[in-house]
Amino acid sequence: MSLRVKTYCVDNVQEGLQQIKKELGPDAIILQSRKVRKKGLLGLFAPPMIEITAAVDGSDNSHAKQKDFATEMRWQNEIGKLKQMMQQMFMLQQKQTLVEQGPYFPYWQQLVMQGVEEKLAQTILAEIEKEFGDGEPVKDEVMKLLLQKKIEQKILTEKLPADARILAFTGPTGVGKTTTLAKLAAHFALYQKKKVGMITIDTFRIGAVEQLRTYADITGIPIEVAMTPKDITRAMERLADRDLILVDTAGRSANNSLQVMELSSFLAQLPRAEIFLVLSVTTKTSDLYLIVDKFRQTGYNRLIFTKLDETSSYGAILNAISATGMPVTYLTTGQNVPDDLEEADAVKMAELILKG
Ligand SMILES: Nc1nc2c(ncn2[C@@H]2O[C@H](COP(=O)(O)OP(=O)(O)O)[C@@H](O)[C@H]2O)c(=O)[nH]1
Ligand SMILES: [Mg+2]
Repeated sequence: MSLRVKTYCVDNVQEGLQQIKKELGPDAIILQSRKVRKKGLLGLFAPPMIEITAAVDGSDNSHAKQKDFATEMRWQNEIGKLKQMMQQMFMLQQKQTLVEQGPYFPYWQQLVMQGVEEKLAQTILAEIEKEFGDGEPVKDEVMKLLLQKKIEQKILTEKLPADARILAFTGPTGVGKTTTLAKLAAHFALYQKKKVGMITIDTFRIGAVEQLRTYADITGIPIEVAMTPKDITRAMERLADRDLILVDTAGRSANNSLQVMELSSFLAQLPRAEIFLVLSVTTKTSDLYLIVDKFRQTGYNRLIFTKLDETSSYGAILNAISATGMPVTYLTTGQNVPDDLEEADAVKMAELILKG
């Protein structure tokens, strides 16, 4: 009796079993199956293949031609069982690799050290494992590349639409709203030669106007102050000739729900505004989650991250994007007006998050 052994490399188990059945006949048995990668660099980015080794008693090969219904049924049954087993193995393996001391643990630790929230770090690695893992530890250089790509994917960025006319800045006190607004005002007025106007919403009469007024005096950019929501409409009329209107907001403790509600009633008066939530990367993750929730009612549709120069852990960026689903438009990197401002770039931000 001679044994015929053959190895098949296929995309999925079903395809493999069909081939085996066709070539070796219904009596073939599976000796081994495992996930493998395609050869070459491109293989890294392709889904893993399945290698199945099957054998049949070669002396009795004529069976292959007999289409016996009972055997057919038995095969169908086996296929079903095998598929189920492989699925279970895959799921188990995915869980196991992520627990402590698994091959992905150092990367999970690295992300968490960079301020990426634990669950989010786990999701990122689970996705990489699902897409590229084959049960064996991925080489460090390859893993770094995969992490970079995965994080780039998760960092939403979006430039301002060309026809954006009204930009409003909300966020907690002290994050850098007024400074960022001043940087952008200079940027648009000087570099893009736009006619810029400013409105400052001073709901709480805390003199937040002064900072911006001083700046307006130096640059000659007109400024309007709104003490009530109605003032907004009047200010808009006065700034009717402006190409771009930047709206500053202030509060005593901007985390206060009532104040955010009042602020929202001001912002609601603005026609078609781009509303930025300004966040500092130095903010604690737990506070960050509270802030993005509290400010939700302002209707913000974009994010700005400030104070990138003050930390070397940038996970907060990823946390906030994933919590809000909103894209980042600008980053600020210092106190200098107007220079310390950049357009958000996903590649660069992913690098920052990974390297610190
Ligand atoms: N290091 C650093 N400081 C910043 C940045 N942006 C703003 N600031 C400083 O943060 C402080 C608060 O800024 P301000 O614009 O008044 O914050 P607001 O209360 O949100 O309007 C000021 O001292 C700013 O100079 C930045 O990107 N990096
Ligand atoms: Mg301010």
